Amino acid sequence: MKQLIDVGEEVADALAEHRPVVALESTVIAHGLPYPANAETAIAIEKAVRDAGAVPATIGLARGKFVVGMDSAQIEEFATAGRIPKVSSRDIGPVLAGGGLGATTVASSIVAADLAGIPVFSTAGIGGVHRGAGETFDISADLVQFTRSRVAVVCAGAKSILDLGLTLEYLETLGVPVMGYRCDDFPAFYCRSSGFANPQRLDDLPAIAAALRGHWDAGLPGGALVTHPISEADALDSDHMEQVIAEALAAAEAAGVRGPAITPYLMKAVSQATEGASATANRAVLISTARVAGELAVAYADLNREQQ
Ligand code: PSU
Ligand code: MN
Repeated sequence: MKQLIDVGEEVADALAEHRPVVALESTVIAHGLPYPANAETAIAIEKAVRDAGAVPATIGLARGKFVVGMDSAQIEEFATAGRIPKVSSRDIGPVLAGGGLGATTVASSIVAADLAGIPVFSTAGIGGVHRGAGETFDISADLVQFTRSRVAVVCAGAKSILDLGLTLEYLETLGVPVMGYRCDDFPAFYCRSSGFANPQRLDDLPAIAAALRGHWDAGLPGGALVTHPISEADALDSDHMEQVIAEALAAAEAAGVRGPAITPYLMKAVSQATEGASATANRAVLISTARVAGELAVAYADLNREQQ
């Protein structure tokens, strides 16, 4: 197994010493934001993890291996190379065999985190059930991967380009715990609330760490979601975003965009329609989520130490 993952030195040292580590994805670098905002944001996310007392491990695929803990040159490469394929669960084997670069989504990043023994991952917004999924069957592999990889995913919910009510229903069916950290509602990425409640709310991180332990001690497979919303100061107005998203969805439909291309297409359309306000909010929520993930990784490492 080990030869499939190339673990950066700082991450390897932290893992060997049971210190907290937070895994991070690379699709947001390659497809989520334009250059140079993507590279700057990736570095700022890593700093937020460090400020919380944990070690960041940005994940991608290169030269037939998972890279777990990119250095700044690798982050720059992912930010500038262009045309790096978006790799979800089903694409891992072929891209490993092909030996090229691959930008990992939430789903494929948590596969690597699990292999490396990193129990906490951070992203701004998970994939979910797309609007109109009753017709298209478009449901992100992120959701299914949560039942397979033993990793806690800290996020600001999922983007409102998705159907968040159906996303929560699907997570319930799959048996994935969803715990709001100091928030009643499942957040909607740029917006503080989706209008749907988190099934659980817990107000301190040691309690969330204990809940994760409970899930895993019970022998349940997979991971859990921990949600934390964008700050009030950075949040965008829900009604306005709803309008912008409806227009972006109509444009995607008219252009015949579907499948894995739809998420990056909508992100770009929304960013253009909001004259960059959504990209600014995206950066803010990536950073605030990473900080919470760092704090959770610290709490989880502390709990493990106490139990030894
Ligand atoms: N959220 C964002 N930007 C992104 C993504 C999510 O704000 O680029 C990416 C994540 O990597 C997520 C993926 O795992 O989109 C989901 O894509 P799909 O719906 O095709 O599974
Ligand atoms: Mn899809």
